[in-house]
Amino acid sequence: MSTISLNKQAAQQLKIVLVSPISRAGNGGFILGLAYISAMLKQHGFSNISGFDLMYQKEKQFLEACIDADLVGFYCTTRTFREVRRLAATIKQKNQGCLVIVGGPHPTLVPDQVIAVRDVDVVGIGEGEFTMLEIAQNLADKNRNFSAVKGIYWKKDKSIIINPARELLTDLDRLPLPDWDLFDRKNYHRDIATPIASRGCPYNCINCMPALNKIAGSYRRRSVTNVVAELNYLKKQYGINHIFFQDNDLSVNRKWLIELCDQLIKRQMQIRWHALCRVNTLDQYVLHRMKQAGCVHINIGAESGSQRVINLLNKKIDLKQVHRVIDWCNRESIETTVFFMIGIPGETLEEMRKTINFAAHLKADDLMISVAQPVPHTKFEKICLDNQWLLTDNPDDFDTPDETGGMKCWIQTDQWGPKDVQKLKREAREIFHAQGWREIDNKFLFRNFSSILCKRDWHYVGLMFLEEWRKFVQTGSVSYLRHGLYFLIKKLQLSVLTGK
Ligand code: B12
Ligand code: SF4
Repeated sequence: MSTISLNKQAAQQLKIVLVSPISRAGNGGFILGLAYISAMLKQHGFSNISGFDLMYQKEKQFLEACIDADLVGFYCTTRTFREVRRLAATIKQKNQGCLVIVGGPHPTLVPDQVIAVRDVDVVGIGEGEFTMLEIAQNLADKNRNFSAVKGIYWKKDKSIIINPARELLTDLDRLPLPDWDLFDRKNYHRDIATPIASRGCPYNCINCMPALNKIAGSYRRRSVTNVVAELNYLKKQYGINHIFFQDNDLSVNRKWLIELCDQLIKRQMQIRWHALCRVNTLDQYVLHRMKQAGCVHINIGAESGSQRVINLLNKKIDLKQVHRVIDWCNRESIETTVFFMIGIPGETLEEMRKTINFAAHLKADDLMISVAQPVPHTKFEKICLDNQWLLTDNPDDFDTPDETGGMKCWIQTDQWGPKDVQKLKREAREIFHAQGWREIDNKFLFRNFSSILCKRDWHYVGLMFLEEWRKFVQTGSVSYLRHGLYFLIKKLQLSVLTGK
């Protein structure tokens, strides 16, 4: 555990910039990891911290902030790695002395690749709160020797040093609450906050593991009291009454979830909330308690309409459970979004059609079909590599959007390839739209959620449209404009149909 920097004034003056680069084929959302890091730094006296989420904020402003920064910390996913390299180079051109550190999912999985980048000085592996604190303390003490900082790769006189790994945090309750002011709040839905109650996941799906174990660590969760305290804070401080939990699965532990519901009911918190859950861990009683506690919407991953493919993914669910949970949710008036993937290695084209057909007949409120892409260091990626099914070995390619702005297929098996998968995705869109589904693209999860919460509110639809317009102007991608218009039209349809 760290000690407070000896030089308090130097800590206050150290200029720190935290940034998440833009992803062309990814979603936007509050970057919690950086917010946790910022909170830890602030708790220890580092007050000159600014945050930039380049999905929404201008790159020019970010680069200006970096001109006299002492430390720039990047959040980096596989998709944003290309942007990290470009931005790090630009920063170093203007401010050679600034220390550039890159952390988050991608560097945690492939630290060698990231430290090899000329303009990256340090790579942070795994949880970054204490790593960043110790790096900042070193800088405040004018010490650029990081040999005592665990969990990093760093450069010393042109050689790369690998420090011992950092232990996982055992008690998440001891962390300060994330810094909800790190990013400009007006870029996110003002009424919605996205906290996380746990880290990691105890399951072992092949599209996700063992990579997620490296990124998020073994499964740990905060106490109910600690989570409720954060919800209270969000309510009091920002007037937030809508919560979208970011946990991989909020329903892992039934007892914990019931306790959370009990607390929310007992304290009359009156928040509306949304969570990702697994169908095998939900039952009628839990859903009833969830509804009483303010749950309005759950996301569930069915992934495929073929039980064989679900087993292939090692999902540990069955299709009957999907139907059953949707049915219970409908009875409780909890809305549901169901996630599917097509283009899974080992899947047949027939099975992809089965998925579309299965999805189209569900009694859910929303569907999301995405094209499967390999995350580095997963069993999914290994299958693709062993069979030479991957059309690229360049991680940057995964950030290339398809025609809908969603993820593109990069897998070519003996039976199918990108063209077949894209064609099926198009067919799925047509089928779903014809049946009146709201949206099927992964880009719009957040917007869907708020449109569901605020279904009858023109104000929100207008804001959503403006958000899409801004992204269209920022990126030049017509898909944003198309989706913005789509929301307006859907809202108009809904108003005509319901008279509201
Ligand atoms: C919530 C979430 C989202 C949200 C919000 C995104 C966000 N950036 O926070 C939404 C829904 C928008 C999203 C979208 C996507 N996501 Co996502 N998401 C998650 C999830 C479930 C939780 C993230 C989280 O908040 N964790 C809690 C915080 C505290 O942890 P953290 O973010 O990892 O940060 C810690 C460390 O990484 C580290 N750290 C982070 N930044 C930095 C910086 C420095 C300098 C240092 C030293 C350390 C450091 O310290 C932090 C504190 O301990 C993770 C899975 C997971 N980790 O459990 C996937 C995950 C990050 N997502 C993933 C993916 C693939 C996506 C999408 C591509 C999916 C899609 N279909 O489009 C998009 C693209 C996003 C993008 N812009 O690139 C992958 C990333 C894999 C990879 N190799 O890059 C993950 C790991 C899931 C998985 N199973 O593979 N996601
Ligand atoms: S896909 Fe979801 S349930 Fe499966 S291991 Fe990953 S986070 Fe856990």
